Amino acid sequence: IAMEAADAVDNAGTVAQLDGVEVDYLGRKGRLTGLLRLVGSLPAEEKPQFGQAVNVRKADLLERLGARRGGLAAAERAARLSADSVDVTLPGRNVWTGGPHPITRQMQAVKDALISMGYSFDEYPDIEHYHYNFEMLNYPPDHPAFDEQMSFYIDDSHLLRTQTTAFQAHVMENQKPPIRQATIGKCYRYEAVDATHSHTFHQVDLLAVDEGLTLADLKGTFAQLVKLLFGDVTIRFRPDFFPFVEPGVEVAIQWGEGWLELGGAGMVHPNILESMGIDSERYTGFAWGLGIDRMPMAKYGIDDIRLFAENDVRFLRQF
Ligand code: FA5
Repeated sequence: IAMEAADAVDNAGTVAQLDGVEVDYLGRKGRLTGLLRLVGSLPAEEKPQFGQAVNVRKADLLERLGARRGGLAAAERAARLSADSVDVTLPGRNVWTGGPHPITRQMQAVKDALISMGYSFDEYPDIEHYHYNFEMLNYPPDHPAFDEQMSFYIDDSHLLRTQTTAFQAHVMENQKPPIRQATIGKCYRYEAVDATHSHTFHQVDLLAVDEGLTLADLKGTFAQLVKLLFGDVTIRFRPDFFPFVEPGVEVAIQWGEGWLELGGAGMVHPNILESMGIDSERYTGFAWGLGIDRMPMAKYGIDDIRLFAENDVRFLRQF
């Protein structure tokens, strides 16, 4: 039995098999254990010799089991470790972490440029009283822009601002000249959406009020912004009408074969300065409101403004 047990130990290929061998020979019903039980039925003079012989073999077997178990366990651990190991020389997998939206980037670039030119930025409400969006901007009471068709009204007197120019009266309520203030953010208009018009878009508005400001200052300031944003491009001013400026201009830059209209500008209407308690004989001002969305459209050749709001990562990932 002891020799069979020794063979079984040597032939066990895994720790689990070895455990099986141990149970077979040394377990409660094991074969060596069974021999020890026989001791009780032997004649008294044979008992010590027989018992001792079985115990020696049992000790041998335990030692053999222990040695074999150590070897097998070490081999199994080594196999497991090499199977689980990480090959640090394999190339990694790229994780795309996202990034700022192209409109956000454009707004930041505009902001950085104007701050470098001495303008301060503040945020103003998206929901405006119509006084600020229209009335205080010198719109006559029957102006078509008041029309609900162009604006999203929240209640009788509040609407989503249609232009960041709504910030002007807020600024002049709180600051006296000299003023160099700007704001940037969302505007909303109830109009037909197409490739270049959205119901929600972005504008940057600027207001400067000081002694001796002229249209030349407006032009120089605009030229500097354009230079910082687009490099050396030709700018174009054409007469235009806005109730809050006199004279008013439409501003554009040369882009490829054509012109990119950026927005409107002009000298702040004296009526507005006076209504804000600013002496229009002493002070003059200039202002502009430029669309943001069409800037990245021109730069990257994006042909549909709606792509900005669709959140298709295949589009956004390119920026
Ligand atoms: C204005 O909003 C005037 N407040 C600009 C202004 C400010 C003039 C200060 C004088 C003094 P206008 O409606 O043209 O002007 O809009 C200005 C620019 O905003 C447009 O040139 C265009 O770039 C952008 N814009 C206007 N409507 C949309 C729209 N639906 N979708 C995308 N961009 C728009």
